[in-house]
Amino acid sequence: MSEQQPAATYVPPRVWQWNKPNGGTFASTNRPIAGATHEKELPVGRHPLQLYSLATPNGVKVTILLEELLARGHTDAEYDAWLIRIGQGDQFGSGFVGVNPNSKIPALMDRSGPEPIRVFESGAILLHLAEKFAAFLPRDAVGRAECLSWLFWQVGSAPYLGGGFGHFYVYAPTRIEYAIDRFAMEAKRQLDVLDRRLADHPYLAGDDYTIADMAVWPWYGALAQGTVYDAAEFLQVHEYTHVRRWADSIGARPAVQRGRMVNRTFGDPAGQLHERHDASDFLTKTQDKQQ
Ligand SMILES: N[C@@H](CCC(=O)N[C@@H](CS)C(=O)NCC(=O)O)C(=O)O
Repeated sequence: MSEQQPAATYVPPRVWQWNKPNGGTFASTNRPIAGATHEKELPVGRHPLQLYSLATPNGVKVTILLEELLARGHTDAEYDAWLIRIGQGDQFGSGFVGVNPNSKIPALMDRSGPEPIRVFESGAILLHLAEKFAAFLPRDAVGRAECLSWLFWQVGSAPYLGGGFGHFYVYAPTRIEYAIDRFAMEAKRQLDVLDRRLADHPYLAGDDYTIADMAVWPWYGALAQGTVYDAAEFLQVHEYTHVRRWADSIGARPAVQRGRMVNRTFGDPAGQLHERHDASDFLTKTQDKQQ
């Protein structure tokens, strides 16, 4: 056992109370209760698919898939993407809670059938759309199982990266060595899991690009490319050469570049398309860039 003594002196009370701000980046919206805080209907546009989201890694997974479907000629994948500003509490409006009782982006209303279908959780949305359009999900049993395994791996693993490593390395009000050590170790282990898989296969499910890649890329692709948490040096991400090769090839896809822009409210203004209601919305942004 380690000789190291814990530095913290905090002794938890018998009963936890929600009675003080915790100083963290998301303190103003974090709550220990679910449900709506205010009445607000969601807007509905003219397309069969209505997405309510923001361009965080979880949101971008879905806009990448929608843009890939459209690029492949699935015209029924046309969508309206409405902006949900989670920093301002839009996820607690009654309309949004009706689509996602968990109050997190992304959330989808599929209005293409006789009854609207709500879908929440990014993994469920990817699977719903991939099945609906019979695309980006292998049909053979082996390929399908591999694809779903990596998809569910992402949904289960990313909270250790975002809520664990990212939170304690970037967002927490104090730098806690124990927490950063614990989650840096896990983030590196996860990168190594991906690196070993991608050493022998072009994509996570095998030879084909699937929803598993679209789910994993916005998190671990960004980490390997050094574009999140400013942690490239700290985690020595250049060591994961196969993840880097895979991340670069996916990042170069035009549909991925469009998907990244949708509902983006941060970074280079030329890369931000706050709402997307038509394919021509991207052209306006390209013209902005050229001027
Ligand atoms: N497991 C969920 C996670 C979604 C999630 O954590 N969304 C974040 C943004 S990346 C959010 O909406 N946070 C708002 C909040 O926690 O209040 C999914 O994959 O859809």
